[in-house]
Amino acid sequence: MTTATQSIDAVVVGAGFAGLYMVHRLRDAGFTVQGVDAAGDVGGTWYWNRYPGARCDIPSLLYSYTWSDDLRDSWRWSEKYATQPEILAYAEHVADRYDLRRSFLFDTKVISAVFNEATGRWRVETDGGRVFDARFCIMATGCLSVPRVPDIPGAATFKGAAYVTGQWPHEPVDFKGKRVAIIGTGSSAIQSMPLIAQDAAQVTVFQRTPNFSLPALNAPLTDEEVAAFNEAFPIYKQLLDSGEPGLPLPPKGWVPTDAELAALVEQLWNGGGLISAVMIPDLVKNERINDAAADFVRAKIREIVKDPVLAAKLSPDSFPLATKRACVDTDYFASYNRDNVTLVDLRDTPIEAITATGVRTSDADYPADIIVYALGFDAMTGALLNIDIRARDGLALRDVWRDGPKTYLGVAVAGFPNLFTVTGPGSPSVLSNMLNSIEQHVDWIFDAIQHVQTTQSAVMEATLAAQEDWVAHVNDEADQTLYPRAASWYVGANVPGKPRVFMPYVGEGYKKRCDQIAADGYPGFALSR
Ligand code: NA7
Repeated sequence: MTTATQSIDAVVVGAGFAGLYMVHRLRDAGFTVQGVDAAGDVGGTWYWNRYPGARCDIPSLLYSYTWSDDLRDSWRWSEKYATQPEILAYAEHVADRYDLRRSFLFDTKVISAVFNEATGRWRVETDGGRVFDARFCIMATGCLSVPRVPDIPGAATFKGAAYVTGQWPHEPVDFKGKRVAIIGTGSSAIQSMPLIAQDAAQVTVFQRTPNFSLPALNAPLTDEEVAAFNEAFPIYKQLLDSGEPGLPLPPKGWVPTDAELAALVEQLWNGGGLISAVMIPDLVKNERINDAAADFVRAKIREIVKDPVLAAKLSPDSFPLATKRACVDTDYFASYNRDNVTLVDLRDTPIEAITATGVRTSDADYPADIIVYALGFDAMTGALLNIDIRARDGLALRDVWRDGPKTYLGVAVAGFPNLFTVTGPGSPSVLSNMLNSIEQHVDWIFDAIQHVQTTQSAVMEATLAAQEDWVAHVNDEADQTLYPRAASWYVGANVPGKPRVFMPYVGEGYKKRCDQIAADGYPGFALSR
């Protein structure tokens, strides 16, 4: 049933960490704001990804908002890398603390956002028939929020239970005594397989491309570690605010010799975590360095996996280290030493179909009671393009992005006035600590909205020229790296038919540039009455 159109200042799509903070900032400043999310509650990607072993691969203390001392004081992470339930509880804690739920419509999808040239406002419609007439439209839709569902022939015929990691049920799945097929070897499979293998009778992993993974060496967080972080927090915050990464990175310009590199990589491996990839200077720029680091990881795989043939199959050799998101695991490779874990290398024997009873490859049938699809996401653009976004002259975002996403700074799109994308394509997003990038974008968008208000402008819009320059710069930066060599979701290669464009921004000084643009009165944006 269609209800009356509600006139408000802003619609925020998404109740993940981006949407929560955006709603908070706008509401706190007196704007009328409506948040909308398809999920039943807050949490974004952490609401949906409830598969066993799901956890962040950035240390919890850093995977936290920095905008509220109160939040930091009222929250205690229990582990170095927090589990999904704990991260979800953190999002819920934020929502409770700032009473954010009352500004959200849950279980509701935004289906269209159409700009009205005459009024300079957005008409935002939901699948529940609600219509909002909003001045600003902020897409806090997340980078990994549209999971890829199985498109393998016969998937619908399977008689057992099938689960998609990114749409995991709320109740625990009982794997005890079951034969489980896991399809995919990205982070979701790498995190879940070792835990599933502890319960299941048999696990068969179907691997299309072997992946790099580094040990998390997860551990409980001690009071001393928390205290040390809190003590150093003002410096960390200062670094972030001034546009520095906020991580103890190697000195700029340092090109390690082979011996220095070997020592560094060993030290990082023993320290654990994804930070290892970030910590190696020029890892994604310098082939010698990348080869050496990749060789090191491959040697570790050979050390861990007892069967040398299996170790070879598990060793990534088709793309440079970290040009696909390097994973962080607990006992992933070691789990292949278990009697109940088998690898099927799809490069030798591709999947032909899912049958009523399991998975059929070119040479065998693998019976399964449960299939876990860990197939990844339509990353970075999927959620935006799922909404019918139309602006000037009926211009549709789906058409404008037909050959790949084009944005200015990853935050705005020419032709789409007063529409902002939090951590959109063309910004560092997935290559950064998402929580930091979210905060940076939300603060920047908030200031831009304030600027529209104080200059008594009706709309703010990226110019086509600024966007073209930015897109060229984003591509140029990517082309100076090894990233384009991998058929990764960074370039849309995991979704059939998706244009191959490197989507995240890999250059340096991104926040400084954004801040300078704001300080200079938003060059590259047109403001109109
Ligand atoms: P990823 O990293 O995109 O991994 C998806 C995996 O699924 C990957 O190994 C794919 O192989 C595989 N895949 C996809 N489609 C198929 C089909 N049809 N058959 C066999 N295998 C397939 O997604 P994740 O969810 O694991 O991780 C996403 C991010 O979440 C991660 O990077 C972290 O940032 C958190 P491929 O490599 O394409 O050959």
